[in-house]
Amino acid sequence: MKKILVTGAVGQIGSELTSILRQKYGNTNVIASDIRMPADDTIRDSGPFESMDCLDPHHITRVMQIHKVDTIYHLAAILSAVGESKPTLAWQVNVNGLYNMLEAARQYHCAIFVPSSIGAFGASTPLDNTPQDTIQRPDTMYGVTKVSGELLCDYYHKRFDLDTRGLRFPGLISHETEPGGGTTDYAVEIFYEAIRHKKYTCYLREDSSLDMMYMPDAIRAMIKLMEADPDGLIHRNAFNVTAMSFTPEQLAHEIRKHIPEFTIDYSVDPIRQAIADTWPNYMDDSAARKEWGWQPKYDLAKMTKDMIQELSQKLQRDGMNQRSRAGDSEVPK
Ligand code: NAD
Ligand code: AKB
Repeated sequence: MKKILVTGAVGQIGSELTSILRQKYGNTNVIASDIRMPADDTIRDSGPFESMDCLDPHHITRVMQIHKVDTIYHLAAILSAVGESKPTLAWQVNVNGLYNMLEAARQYHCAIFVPSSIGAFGASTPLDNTPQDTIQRPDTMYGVTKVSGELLCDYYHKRFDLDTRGLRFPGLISHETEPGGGTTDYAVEIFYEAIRHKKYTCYLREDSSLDMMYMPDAIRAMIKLMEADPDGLIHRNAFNVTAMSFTPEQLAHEIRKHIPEFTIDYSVDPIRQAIADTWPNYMDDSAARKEWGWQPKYDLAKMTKDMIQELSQKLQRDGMNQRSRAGDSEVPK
């Protein structure tokens, strides 16, 4: 049985990946870790949790030894918008933190999954049908760290024969955990606002087309790649994967099919708009399809329907829990 360490397990991807991995491999075999504590107890109650900073090599070593880790999903990172306001932190976490995890994987002979992003491309990359192997000159600190990460993973595989694997994710849409400060976050926020207030003010222009994916596809892709026969892999790290491409206006139109009163307006944030303008509209993911059988299940219509259904239920549950907590704390007369 595998012993899996997930870093960044409290984040948008890590929180969902941890619970799916625990269902698949057993609760005690999946060690969740993050620099911050989870807001609710689910991750800590359902299996081991380590409060671990990926910038602390000694702590990483202790965790690797105590739990006898053989596989790592390294998700601890700083995302694009936060990275532009804190570039030094983005470099430290995304590059030095990754280096520490690769070193730990090398010492303890682990397989390691490391995600890259559409952010690894830049203005000089073809934005339509972005090739798997193409020019990568990103304009953001996030992008610089993502290209560095791709190269580091390639290096560790070639130099030390480490089993490194990775995907270039588009913007991810999900309803469990809110996103951590990226450029594509609008595509999640819009659903919260549509359900709660039936209106949304978008920080990207109405015609900003971006590559996107629904979280269940992203989780399936990670696990499928990690389970793929290594002999079939030519690329290994940084596979383009994609599922859908849309603009804020097209997403709003799709949401109106379920919430007809929904309205959208725009107040453009120049920093996030400048980032979005250099990111792919949609990537060519034929290498992933060919080398390990990648196939998305959710398009725009299917994702929107599921998001509205799942998020409405979650917001209703959260509201009920809040009301019952407020009731519990009332002093009996
Ligand atoms: P997130 O911001 O939601 O979660 C990242 C987690 O890392 C947070 O919980 C944070 O507390 C933790 N973290 C930060 N610094 C740390 C440190 N020093 N030590 C340990 N933990 C630390 O991010 P996410 O969306 O879950 O992204 C995970 C990975 O996937 C990142 O590498 C990101 O670049 C990549 N990715 C995400 C998306 C997306 O749309 N969510 C798209 C493309 C790529
Ligand atoms: C971000 O917007 O920073 C992330 C990403 C696409 O990498 N969601």
